[in-house]
Formats: sequence, C-alpha cells, structure tokens
Amino acid sequence: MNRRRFLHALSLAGLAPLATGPVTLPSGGPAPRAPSRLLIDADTANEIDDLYAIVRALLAPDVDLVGLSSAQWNHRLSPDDTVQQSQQLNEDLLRLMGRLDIPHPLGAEMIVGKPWGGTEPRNSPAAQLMIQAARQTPDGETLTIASLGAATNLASAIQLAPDIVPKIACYVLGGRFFADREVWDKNEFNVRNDLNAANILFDTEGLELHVMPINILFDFTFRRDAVMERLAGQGGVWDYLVARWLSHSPDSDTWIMWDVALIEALLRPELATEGRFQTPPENVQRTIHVYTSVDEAAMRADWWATARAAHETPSATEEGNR
Ligand SMILES: [Ca+2]
Repeated sequence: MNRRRFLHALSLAGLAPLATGPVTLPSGGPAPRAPSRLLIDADTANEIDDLYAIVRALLAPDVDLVGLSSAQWNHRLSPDDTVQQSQQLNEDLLRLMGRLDIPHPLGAEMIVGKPWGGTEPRNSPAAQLMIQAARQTPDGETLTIASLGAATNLASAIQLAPDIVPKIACYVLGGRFFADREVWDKNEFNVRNDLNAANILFDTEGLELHVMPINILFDFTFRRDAVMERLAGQGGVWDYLVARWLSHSPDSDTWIMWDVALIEALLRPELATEGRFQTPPENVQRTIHVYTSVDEAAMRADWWATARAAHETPSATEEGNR
C-alpha cells in the first residue's frame, strides 16, 4: 500500500492524524480573520502588482502594518540594484500615502546561501525588523509576514532567530501546485530567485506556512483601461499606480495581479479557498496550507471599492494629494 492509500485507509477508519486536501470550515466554526499585525516584504520594483497590493494593505483600517521591507530579484537579466529599486518604490508609496512612520527597512541584495544551495542567512535590516517585530508580538498572538517576492529576508530571519518560528504566520506567493494530483512545481519566478529560501520555509518544522501558487491566479487580471479611467488624474498615489503600469508595461492591456490576490486573501479570507497538503517530496515532509482557488471577481471588486472609498475620503491619501 502506498502512502496516500495508507492515509486514505486511515481516514476511512477515522484515524488520520492530519488529513490533507481542500478544507471546508464546518458551519458555525470559527471564520478566518484578517491579521491584526502584518509585515509585508516585497520585490516592489519587479512588476506592477506589488504596488497595488501594498496600497490595498495600507488602506485596511484594522490592520497594524508593522513594516514594509524590500526584496531582491537578482538574476542574469535583472538590473544589479534590485533591492534598492524595490526600496525606492516602497518609500515612494509610503510618502504618497503619508505613512513614512511605518518602518521600511532595506532587504538583502543576494540570495540565501550560494547559487548551488545552502542555508546561510543573509542578514539585513529587513530580517532584523522581522525578528524584532516577531519577538514584540504579544503572547497568544502571531505576526503575519507576507512575502510578495523571493523569500530571502523571511528565510534569513528564521535562520538567524529560530525562536521566532512559533510567533509568525508566513504567507508567500510562489511556485505552482496542482491540487488534483498533489504535485508541486518550483519552476516559478519567486522560488527561482531564491530556491534556498523557499526550501527553508518548506523545511522548517513548526513554521505556519501558507502558499499561494501562481497557477490559480491566471484569471485574476486588472484592465489597463479601467486603471486609466478610474485612477488617472486622481493625484498622489493613484497617478503613481497609473504611471507604474505605463512605464513598466505600456502595451499590456491586462495584468495578472499576483500579489493583490495574496493580500486580498489575507484581508478577506472568505474570498479564497485553502487546503492542507504535504510539502514537496524533496523537502521535509510536513503539512502546510496551500490556496487552491480565489474568487477573482470578488477580489477585483474589493480592490476597486477600497480605492473608490479612499478617493471619496481623501484623508487616507491626503498627503499625496496635496
Ligand atoms: Ca512581487
């Protein structure tokens, strides 16, 4: 009997210790809640979507955003200052939103370990903020860390300070996962830009890990004409978002809003479905959380409703509109 059949037999007998597969909460059970303390680590300058995700998080009234750090995406075709470029955009967004009070440390510019493997951490102000914020999280609570790029800073923080593991819940966007076959594919941008870091997350026993694989997001797009029609001329951060699209991909009529989906799933957990699955077979075998679908239309509507409400209540972005 192979392992899966063995687990299936156990589950039929009511003995399975950790069932895997899509999870539906029983009615009346506790509903997932948005995090109260959130730290975002983003390779903001790599694409378009990070900026829209960060703005959405900054407009969440009940979330204490304890930090916004910058991530690298070094590869042979990238510029040689990727983390600095991400840092610049993070600082622009915070300034335009009047939130430079939020800590915004620089991340590491190189991957964990070596290009051929290894787990040696890459220390940085970003990793140190993660450690400090995790240790300052009150007993009984967790710090949610959302990684919107390569997980260099998050994996480094874990390696530098393993005591933070019980204090953090990690949400990462990366990899592909085919839930029907329970097959992983690490051939994806964020994972490839720090495979060592991704493996640390998979391999760390006791780490609460939620993975949003990119292959569930191909239909989660924004339209350029909607962005132009609704945001252009609104001033401040809104025109900055427009300018980012037009400078990065002026000929793209649509863009997949990868990182927006992860932030929406955090803020509005009812808009995404998560299951519990085994880590990839080459990693430490443990059960983690993996998203299997998102409600694209509802997430899109939520982002636009939040943006519209912010226009109508300009205090949220008044610093940038002055
Ligand atoms: Ca990203």
